[in-house]
Amino acid sequence: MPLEGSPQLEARLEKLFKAIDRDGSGCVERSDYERVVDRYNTLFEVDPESPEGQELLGAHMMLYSEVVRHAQGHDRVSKQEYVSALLQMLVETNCDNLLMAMPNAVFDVIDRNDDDMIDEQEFRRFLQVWQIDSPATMEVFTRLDTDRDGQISRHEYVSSWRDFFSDSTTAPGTLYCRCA
Ligand SMILES: [Ca+2]
Ligand SMILES: [Ca+2]
Repeated sequence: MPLEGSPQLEARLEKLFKAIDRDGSGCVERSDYERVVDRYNTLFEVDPESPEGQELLGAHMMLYSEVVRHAQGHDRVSKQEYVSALLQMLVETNCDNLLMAMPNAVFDVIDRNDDDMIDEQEFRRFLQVWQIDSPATMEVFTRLDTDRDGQISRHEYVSSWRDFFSDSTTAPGTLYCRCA
């Protein structure tokens, strides 16, 4: 029986699907994930061969492989299959770790000046990867900065993705969708 998430969580997963299926083919494919990685590399000037670049690609490809595995091996994953796969992965502890490998790899790329913090400029560029440019951007930045030191720490960033994948309706990480 397919798992069900809260309507809010399912709506977020559907938005994530739409953000990744940028070519609008109605399916998420390997090439969609490769395009996401390319956008990070371009906007953050990451050498794809560098350890950071390899980690970024690895995290995306591992996630894509797991989605495919949960979608009974279809390598073109429909929206419904994608949402079901992620819901399934979220209840499996090892997959929770996998989902969290992504924000860690992405954090390393966003943090261009290697001070282990995301500042406003780095955050704006991160949202450009997702072609998000909205007046709500800085509101999201402020909410993610839970200790209010003016920057987003690794812990705050990874926590925001835990929020995103939770049933919460109000936690800071649920705001990504609001500015999308
Ligand atoms: Ca930084
Ligand atoms: Ca902070």
